[in-house]
Formats: sequence, C-alpha cells, structure tokens
Amino acid sequence: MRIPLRPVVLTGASGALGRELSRRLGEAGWPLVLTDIVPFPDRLPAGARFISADLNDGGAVVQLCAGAGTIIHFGGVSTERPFEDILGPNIRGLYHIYEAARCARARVVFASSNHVVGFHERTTPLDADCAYRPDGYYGLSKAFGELLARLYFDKHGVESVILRIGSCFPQPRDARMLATWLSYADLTRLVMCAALAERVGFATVWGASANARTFWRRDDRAVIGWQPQDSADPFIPVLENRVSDNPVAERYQGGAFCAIDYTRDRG
Ligand code: 15L
Repeated sequence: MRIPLRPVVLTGASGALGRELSRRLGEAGWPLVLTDIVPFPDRLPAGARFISADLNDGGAVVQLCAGAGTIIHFGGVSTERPFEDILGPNIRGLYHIYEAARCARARVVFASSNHVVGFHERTTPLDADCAYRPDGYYGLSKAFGELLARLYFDKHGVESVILRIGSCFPQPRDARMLATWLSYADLTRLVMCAALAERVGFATVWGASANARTFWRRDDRAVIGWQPQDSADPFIPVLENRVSDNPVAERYQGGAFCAIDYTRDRG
C-alpha cells in the first residue's frame, strides 16, 4: 500500500485502538503525528512525533494539524459517561477537529460508533443511511460528530470517512460480538483505505469484520475499496450462549450501553 505524503495526525494515540494503530501504521512507514491528553505509553514508532494536546483547546488542535493531509480522529471519550464528561472532548473537541481540518484542507477519518444506532432492535438489519437511535450520551455525541462531518463536507468540502465501529478487541467476547466484532487487522486496513482512497466525499462504513451474524448491510465501503478479511464466525460455538440476563441489553444492537440508566417502563 502507498504511504501518505503529508503528515497524518492520529488523535487518541494513547488509547487502546490508538496504540494499536500507532504501531501498525508506524511499521508501515506512515508519517505520524501522534497526540493525546495523556502521555504515549509505548516506544514511539520510527518517524513519529508525539504532541500532547487537549481536544478542548481549539488553538492547540489547529496548530497540531497544520500541514496535515489526514486527521485520524480516535480521541475523546470512548464509552458511556455523564453528559458533562462527554461535552468537552466529544462535542467541542469534534468542532475543533473539523475547524483544524478546514484550515489544513485535511481529510478526517472519524472513529464513530455503533452506539449511534444502538436502540435499533437486533432483528432489524440496518443500512448505513438508517435513522439515528443513539443509546446514550456517548452515542449521541458520535451522532453529532457524524452530522458535523456532513455539514463540513456540504459547506466547506472537508472530506470524511465515518467509521461506525462495532466492537474492536483482540477477540470477540460474547454472543453480541459475534455480530459486531472488528479485528485489529481489519481496523488497520479500514483506516488505511479511508486515508488513501482518491476521493471520498462523505462516506460511512460499518466497522465490523465479515461476521455471518452481522446486524449491518449496505454502506460506502466500495468508495474506499475496503473489504474485511477476518470473521468472528469461528467463535460461534464458544460464544453463542454467552448472553447477559438483562432483557434490554439483549434486545437492542447497542447491548449493555442501552441498559445503562434505563428507566422506561418495560410493559
Ligand atoms: C464502543 O463504541 C466502545 O468504544 C467500546 O468500548 C465497545 O463497548 C463497543 O462500542 C461495543 O459496542 O462493543
């Protein structure tokens, strides 16, 4: 695969997926500018720089991204939290990322989440243009991010690839992840394709491996030329009965996130 000519900013570099991407893109020789609010815990890949920055600080984010061709945005809060914890990193922070992309004329590869559609039932197969049904403040912030990306393309021509990531872990862990699992290798190829594709406009791709039990169907993967190569299917015999005893978590695509602070009458 080609190597990008202009610097590639990776936010959230010190998080689980950020560290994995730093190592793998670093090994591929990508010109990385890594950033996070906390120090980078690993040895820096050859040719990479690390700059500490707070997504809440718009000036710092714009400066960090100056000259970049791509911003791979994995920073911010990555799980369900109270609204006030989400507001700075995921709402204001996203706005800063898109302003930085506009200034640098960079493409954004945005780590969105399946939790933007978490309250769809598991029995409903979804296309990427389905209705938003966020399952918490975290999913809501990712839906805001997707719409911000849409706005910045329509108004400013800032290109985005939205990665609606399912469950990206070394291995699937329960029955739900037989549908939602994304391997690290498929994630890496997905990010590479999203960054390198010639023209993407505004594209949305389900971030899941080739899982027979998937909840998801059509998306824009052809635009970036990505196909998953891994699958959760070999784990079916050991995981298909690994379910929780929470009926809300088991009914909806977002799983346990849907059950957090759930107060609706179940009748
Ligand atoms: C996510 O968006 C989270 O970042 C991750 O921790 C998982 O919980 C994942 O979704 C999932 O839905 O399994």
